[in-house]
Amino acid sequence: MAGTQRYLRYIIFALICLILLFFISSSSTVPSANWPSYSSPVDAVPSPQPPQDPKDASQTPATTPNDAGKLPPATADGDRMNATFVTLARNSDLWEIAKSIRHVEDRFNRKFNYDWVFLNDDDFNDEFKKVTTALVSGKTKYGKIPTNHWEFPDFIDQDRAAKVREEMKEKKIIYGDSISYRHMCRYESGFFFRHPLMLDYEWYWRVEPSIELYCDINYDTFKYMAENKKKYSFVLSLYEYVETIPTLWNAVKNFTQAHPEHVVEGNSMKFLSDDGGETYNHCHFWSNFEIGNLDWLRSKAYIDYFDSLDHAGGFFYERWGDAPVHSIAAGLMLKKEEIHFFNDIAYYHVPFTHCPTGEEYRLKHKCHCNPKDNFDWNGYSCTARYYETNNMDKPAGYEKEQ
Ligand SMILES: Nc1nc2c(ncn2[C@@H]2O[C@H](COP(=O)(O)OP(=O)(O)OP(=O)(O)O)[C@@H](O)[C@H]2O)c(=O)[nH]1
Ligand SMILES: *[C@@H]1O[C@H](CO)[C@@H](O)[C@H](O)[C@H]1NC(C)=O
Ligand SMILES: *[C@@H]1O[C@H](CO)[C@@H](O)[C@H](O)[C@H]1NC(C)=O
Ligand SMILES: [Mg+2]
Repeated sequence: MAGTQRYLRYIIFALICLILLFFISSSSTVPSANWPSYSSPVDAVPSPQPPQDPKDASQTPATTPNDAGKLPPATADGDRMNATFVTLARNSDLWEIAKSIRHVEDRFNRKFNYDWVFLNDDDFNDEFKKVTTALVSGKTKYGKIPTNHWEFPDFIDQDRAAKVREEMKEKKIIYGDSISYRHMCRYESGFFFRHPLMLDYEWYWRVEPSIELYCDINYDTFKYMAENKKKYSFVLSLYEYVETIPTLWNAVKNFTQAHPEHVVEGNSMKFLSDDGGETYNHCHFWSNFEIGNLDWLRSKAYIDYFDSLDHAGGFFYERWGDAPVHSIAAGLMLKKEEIHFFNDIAYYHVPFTHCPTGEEYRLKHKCHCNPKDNFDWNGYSCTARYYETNNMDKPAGYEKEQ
């Protein structure tokens, strides 16, 4: 009996050894067994296993050697700017903002490690904080919005506002019946840059849930803004939905009449108006992406502008978005050279894509957007108008993308 057991144990041990041996040998032989199927017919003689010197161009390589553009270092040298990412979000936005963070980190921030400020009208929960802190390479900060920045101001007539929401709902205007969307637009227009957590910074990059970045960004975009005297920037521009802003331009005209000192010479009026300022053409920079200067938003000029629009009531009696509000401010109160188009930041926010024009750039920066999706030269984009306003030549090859 004891002998049979020892015999059985011996057989099991031998079997395990055989299985182990099989795995070790197959894991190293499988790839080399497949190797010949990748080689071109010209390269009949199998090349030695460690691939030949990539500089030896006389031989057709079996695979495309990836010796162009090594991966950038994990951390870029040099000083950091006084800058942060900023996101307004609800706890329920966690998994969509997680995707955005991953894109921003992979394409940019893992090299720079900038901070990230999260703002919410409610308290962020532990899960939101835990997950986002794990994803961001810089410091993360979580702020609750003071209630007086997220409520109806006392000068707003509640009944009138409620009636408008009812009407907009019937007209099926997107977010037309939403109160929270209006608070969000007003907050992004006039308050986020004044949140105590934001006072510590001079520059911001706004990120929304579910966005994507498609190319590597290997330089410090904040430093670029500072060194080139830029105050505001965009990647996508388009026409605003007229029904959300019927009296916005009148309110702007009231403001510029009351405060002509805030309107700058050499501004981008040509981008905003086709008749020298009489009417608004509805062009705006899409503000779900922004890299900008917080001190400009905190300036007397911008605050006077926001207060004037706020008292006109259109955030509640209409549905003014922060995109036209920011864009008109940048268009009238900044010199046109102070607004930058980041052609090199490939970006998606449903439903539009900015994919840089020019194949050479896209390949060099490992872009993964389909150039056919680029919105820039579409008839509904205002980006061609931006180029014309600034007397800039459009990027080579843009005609082919129209
Ligand atoms: N804390 C908080 N954040 C909000 C609220 N509504 C919207 N946001 C955030 O404000 C930003 C803009 O809201 P979105 O819902 O993306 O609005 P949108 O970009 O016009 O529309 P979408 O096409 O739905 O993306 C996002 O960062 C949202 O997470 C809210 O009620 N509370
Ligand atoms: C960053 O900018 C803010 C706002 O301009 C300023 O108050 C703060 O002192 C700056 N911090 C540093 C370290 O320069
Ligand atoms: C602009 O000012 C005029 C005169 O004060 C006022 O009647 C009008 O309602 C204002 N328009 C807006 C949109 O605020
Ligand atoms: Mg959004």
